[in-house]
Amino acid sequence: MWRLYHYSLCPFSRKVRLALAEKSVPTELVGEHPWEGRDAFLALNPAGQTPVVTSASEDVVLADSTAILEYFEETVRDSPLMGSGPLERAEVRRVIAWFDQKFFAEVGVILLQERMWHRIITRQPPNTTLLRQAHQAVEGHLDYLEYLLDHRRWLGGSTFSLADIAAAAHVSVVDYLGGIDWKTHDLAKQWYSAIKSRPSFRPLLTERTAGLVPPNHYDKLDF
Ligand SMILES: N[C@@H](CCC(=O)N[C@@H](CS)C(=O)NCC(=O)O)C(=O)O
Repeated sequence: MWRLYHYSLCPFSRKVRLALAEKSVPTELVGEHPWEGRDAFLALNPAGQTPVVTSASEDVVLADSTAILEYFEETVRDSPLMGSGPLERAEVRRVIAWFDQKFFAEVGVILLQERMWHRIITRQPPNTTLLRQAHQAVEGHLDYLEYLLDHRRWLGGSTFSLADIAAAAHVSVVDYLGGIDWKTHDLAKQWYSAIKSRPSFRPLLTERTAGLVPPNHYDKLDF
């Protein structure tokens, strides 16, 4: 049994959690607040970031979501999630990087700071200018997601892959924090609805963070 140190609203943790569920890797979840900087957690990952995956005896310790997923892709043959062939794999990696870097910097981290951190930790009002910028950015990202889906079945190519998992992980956190208006994004909505209905996604959608209520549509398949 593997152990995943995660924070429920951390998109990188969600990415690992979803991929391990897709690959049927038995995993025990351990909740971690990375900002607390627990000594035992820092000993596992000096970067102090979730997610971290360890073997039961902690002789294997893996950190950084993409490094973790590549490890399991190499060691667990079932349900391959990287696409087939070098070109498709390069595209899957590109889309993962898009969401992990660009989407997170322009949207995810702002929503987490303004709607999670300020509400439940610092108790400060959110910065509405930053929120407005994030809302504008999310529109551009959903347009791009729809452009990709206009040209292929899944985000990384013809098969469901880590590109879809990474994107859905980031989108789900922003959706929990009320940052997505689905009304004008039918194609993105269809894609997300298909992902929401996967068994790997269901437990994640039922989880709640104390003090933060998601919008009504958050866990609905038909939203
Ligand atoms: N590149 C890392 C990023 C992980 C990350 O940024 N985790 C955030 C939570 S979502 C964190 O732990 N932040 C605390 C910190 O950076 O000190 C990955 O892919 O795992």
